[in-house]
Amino acid sequence: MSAGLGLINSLTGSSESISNDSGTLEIKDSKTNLTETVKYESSGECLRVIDGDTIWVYGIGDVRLVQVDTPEKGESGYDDAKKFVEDHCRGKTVYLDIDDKEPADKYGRTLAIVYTDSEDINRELLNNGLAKELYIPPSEFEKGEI
Ligand SMILES: [Ca+2]
Ligand SMILES: [Ca+2]
Repeated sequence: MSAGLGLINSLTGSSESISNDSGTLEIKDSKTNLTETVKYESSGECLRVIDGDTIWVYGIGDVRLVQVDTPEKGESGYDDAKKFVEDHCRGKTVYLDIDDKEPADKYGRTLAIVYTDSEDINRELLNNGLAKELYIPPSEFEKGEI
């Protein structure tokens, strides 16, 4: 898989393509019912959900949702978290606010807040009790900000 994925990344992973694809969204928080305008820097179709905190986005590759941690395979809650992300993201366009201070982790996964056209998936994983908070500095996003 890495050869093809690397090719896609090298074709589309430049900062130019990211800045050409930015915009804003109206996001509603299911817990507070507040609507917020957020900006994103990149977008693409989510074709695969690896688990509750990692998805695969066409043109971008693996994306690790920042500040959340969902259970690993075999752990309680794994299926629920993965299903939530599948139901909300798979086959849809997702919009990324990439962590400007730490754009990728050591595995090469893009670190980002993932939005659908109406939801902050990182935030909704927490709202629904499907993930716990995980803050790893350095990060563009303040602790507890997402
Ligand atoms: Ca995890
Ligand atoms: Ca950003």
